Amino acid sequence: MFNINNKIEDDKKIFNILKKEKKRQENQINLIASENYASKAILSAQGSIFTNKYAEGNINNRYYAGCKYIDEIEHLAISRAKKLFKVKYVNVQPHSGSQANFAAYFAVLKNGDKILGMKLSHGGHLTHGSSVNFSGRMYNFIYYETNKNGKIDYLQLEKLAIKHKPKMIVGGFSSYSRVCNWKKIRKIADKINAYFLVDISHIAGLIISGLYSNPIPHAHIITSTTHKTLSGPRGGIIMSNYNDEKLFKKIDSAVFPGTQGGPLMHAILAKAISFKEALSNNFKNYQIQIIKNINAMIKIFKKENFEIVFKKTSNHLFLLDLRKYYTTGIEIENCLSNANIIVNKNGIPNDTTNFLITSGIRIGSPAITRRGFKEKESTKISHWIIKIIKNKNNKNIINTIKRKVKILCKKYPIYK
Ligand code: DSN
Repeated sequence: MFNINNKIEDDKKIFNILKKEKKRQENQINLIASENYASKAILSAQGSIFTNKYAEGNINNRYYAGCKYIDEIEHLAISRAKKLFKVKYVNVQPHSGSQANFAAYFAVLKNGDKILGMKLSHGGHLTHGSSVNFSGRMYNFIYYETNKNGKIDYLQLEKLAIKHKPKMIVGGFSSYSRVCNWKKIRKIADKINAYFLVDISHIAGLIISGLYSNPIPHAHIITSTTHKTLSGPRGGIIMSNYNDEKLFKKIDSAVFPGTQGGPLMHAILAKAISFKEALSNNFKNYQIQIIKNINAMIKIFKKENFEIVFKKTSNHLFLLDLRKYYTTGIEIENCLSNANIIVNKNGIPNDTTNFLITSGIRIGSPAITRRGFKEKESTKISHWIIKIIKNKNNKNIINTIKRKVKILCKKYPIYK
């Protein structure tokens, strides 16, 4: 009965849900800017026997015996990541982007220290100081914003830095669509002797492909997820190219034993595979197409006079302000979902609704590009979204688009 050879198919309830989720992913257009599809190699690595092993500690310095091959895998993951990001130091153990940020703050800050981060409604991230997150509870966050031109307000950032003298400035975002002047922010950080941490979770794939400004030469610490534009397994990493061995040691011990226990070795195995995938020439072509697709989409919304929150896009996403259409993010998220188009509601600068309602939606192109959509399909989807926003109460229109979405998805299976 307690059979080691049990297969997932033997648990009928679970297997049915898995089949339904597979069908959902195949039949729906995924425009969530932070999601992607991992390769079959990554999926099987995550389901591999490396899940069985405890390996607290670091290479050649573990708290458990039997880590010979674990060490080989972690070594490979680190050396591939170093090559990919061109950095001196990498820790591949963080379970997620949030865990990576948690450990990075923990490495160099004390409870109550001041941090200057981007306001969530202006494009930042939950772990960059939201009051409902550990970051906002453990640290004293001050926020910089974007200006009316849709760019980071560097003047405000500098004034806040000089006034509050935070111990760290956090760069990076989850919905900002413009370029960042990393050099400028580092200069400000240097003036007040603060650490500069950049969370590149969203843009890692674009950065390593040379398609977005690279913060690595300017930041003391870089954090990232591995599953967004990078299209690897769900997970996090911390890196640095700053010449400071002591900092590297502090980060290692902040990950373990500071904030985590055993590393997820099956995930580290999958990260190693994804770094190799990202080192291939095809990967750069994929990132180029992500940019082409998002530009094909934004062009249609601009033509139809939609409000683009940060005016334009220089990465893989943009935010739409829906207030002009007397609707909300949650309403349009639901209407689009009824047509098998998946987006997420998103707060926008000076939003007067709460984060469960919001006045915007976020649109991203990494997942549709991964399944093979090009400009033609991206344009088509944009027209469908606009039609739904303008006819949000018309069930016939939504159902007709749903049928078209399914036909399009069938032509581009995710997993053949
Ligand atoms: N949830 C991710 C995003 O959507 O941007 C970040 O954690």
